[in-house]
Amino acid sequence: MAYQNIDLTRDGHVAIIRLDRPKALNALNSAMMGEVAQALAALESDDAIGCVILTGSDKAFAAGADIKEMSDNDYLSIYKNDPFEANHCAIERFRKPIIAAVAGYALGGGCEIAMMCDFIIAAETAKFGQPEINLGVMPGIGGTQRLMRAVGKAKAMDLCLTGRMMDAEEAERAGLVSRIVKLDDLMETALDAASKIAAQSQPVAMITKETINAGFNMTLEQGIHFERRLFQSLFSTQDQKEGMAAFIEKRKPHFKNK
Ligand code: CO8
Repeated sequence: MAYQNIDLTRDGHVAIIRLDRPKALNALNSAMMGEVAQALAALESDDAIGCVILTGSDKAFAAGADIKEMSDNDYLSIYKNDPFEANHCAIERFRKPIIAAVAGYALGGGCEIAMMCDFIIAAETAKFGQPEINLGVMPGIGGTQRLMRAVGKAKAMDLCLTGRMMDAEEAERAGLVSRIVKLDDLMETALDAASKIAAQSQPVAMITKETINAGFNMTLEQGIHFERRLFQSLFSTQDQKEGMAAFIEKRKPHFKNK
């Protein structure tokens, strides 16, 4: 499948989706997000892929939703067509692990899709923000909710109400990103993490992701109950037998994704 706005490559059991609209700093238009959704659908059903990396260019992960495409909407058109929902939400619905590797601008919808990924690895050059207020709107694909859960109310309010950007160090301190690396090391670090994940049992990685995400909508008690039941269910897998046998026999496990 040939894509016009993204670049899809593979490295072993890892797929890399690179947003590729350099002239618009990877602004997210419907065509690009449609391609991301198509690629993710194909990767989800591809047993050979255990983890995905979503990335952009050195200058911009994505500078937000495409303002030029969005600007002519009125309430009814944006409500009825909901041009962003199906495609953007393909990232949050993706069931395998997905890492955002962010360099440069991750603004507005760019920050929002990075937050839909399971974790963010940032280059020192990364800049995060929800500047929609400068355009007379506000975050529209989960930014107010996910940012608040990631960095707390004070910083989420600060970023969404002032529209300012935060650099990688502030984002790491606040808990938005899991690690910061030099720009030159970004893809190697992301690939290393993704390859480690892809080498694990795929169903176990998927269930772990599902369990952590489920916790956002549950009380602590419900979340712990959900975790315990799924933990117990993993003892029905061959990979649990293999993983524990490998430890006892002092060898590497060979997971079969069963
Ligand atoms: N949309 C469209 N085009 C963009 C965008 C964007 N978000 N960002 C940059 N571009 C374009 C510019 O228009 C410019 O194009 P051209 O050369 O044709 O004029 C090109 O990219 C390069 O941009 P700049 O010249 O501005 O580059 P600078 O290095 O000077 O500045 C910035 C970089 C600071 C990132 C600047 O481009 C900027 O502020 N961009 C807009 C950031 C922004 O406001 N993002 C939020 C957008 S709104 C949003 O994301 C809402 C999400 C919810 C959507 C879902 C609704 C249902």
